[in-house]
Amino acid sequence: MTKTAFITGATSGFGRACAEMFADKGWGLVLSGRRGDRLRELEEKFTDVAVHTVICDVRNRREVEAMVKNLPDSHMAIDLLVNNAGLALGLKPAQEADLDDWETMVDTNIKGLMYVTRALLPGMVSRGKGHIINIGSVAGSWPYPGGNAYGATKAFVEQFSNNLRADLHGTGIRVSNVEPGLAESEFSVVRFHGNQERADAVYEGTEPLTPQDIAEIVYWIADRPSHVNINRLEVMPVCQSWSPFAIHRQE
Ligand code: NDP
Ligand code: 8X3
Repeated sequence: MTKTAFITGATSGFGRACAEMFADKGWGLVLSGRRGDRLRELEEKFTDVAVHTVICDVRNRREVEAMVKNLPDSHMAIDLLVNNAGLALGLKPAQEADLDDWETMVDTNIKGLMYVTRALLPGMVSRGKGHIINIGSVAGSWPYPGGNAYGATKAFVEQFSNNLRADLHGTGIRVSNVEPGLAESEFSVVRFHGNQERADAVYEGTEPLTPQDIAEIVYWIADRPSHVNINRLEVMPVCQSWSPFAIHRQE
């Protein structure tokens, strides 16, 4: 039987690559994001599978509830939710950061992810099957200068994933958290408010992860036998690892 994946943030980067991967494997798709033109492009691209697209800002609870309530019969039984929509804004130290940026990250990465999860879970539980794959980040486990609120939102995603598993014990629903490191997408252009030059500098001289790398991992996790739950999977490009602790020395 055809399975259906619901992917948030399908208009770019990881979400779009996941849409391509799951379409390639014959899954039905629900694809959402704010950019309608890109969703229309995806509808036209995936002609061999059943695709339903919805313009939805995950920060808007009513919009999220309506998106799930109004799913067509063909796409009502969601087998997999990829909670991918998210962003980083800014890289300034906490004492200089823009509070609006912090709020947007909390509203999107935390509250948006909660709204979509809460709206889709009852259906999964009543059907006795389903899988939620959250997209966290290495920033949720490892601090770095300027990571402040972004990293904290991804730490939420990690612990929320663990706690979902605890609540869903015995239901058969799987929950996984994928935690990527440096990956090239529109992520840095968004982080630097459209400054392409600054975004390009992030990846200069590196071989970062690609959205396709992440889509393959997400698909692999979803494709494990139904008794196997990958709890968390952290992945970095080979060019990325850790630094020593920073020690401030007096002059
Ligand atoms: P992109 O900027 O390429 O894609 C982000 C996606 O999220 C877009 O489709 C965007 O769609 C969607 N989105 C953002 N805000 C909203 C919103 N309010 N409502 C609905 N959709 C929204 O970045 P990535 O693909 O790299 O990022 C995807 C996820 O991966 C994010 O959660 C990010 O934090 C995480 N991540 C990224 C890493 C990286 O280095 N690239 C590493 C680790 C994690 P639209 O603008 O159309 O709404
Ligand atoms: C994205 C990876 O290191 O830029 O979550 O925070 S990082």
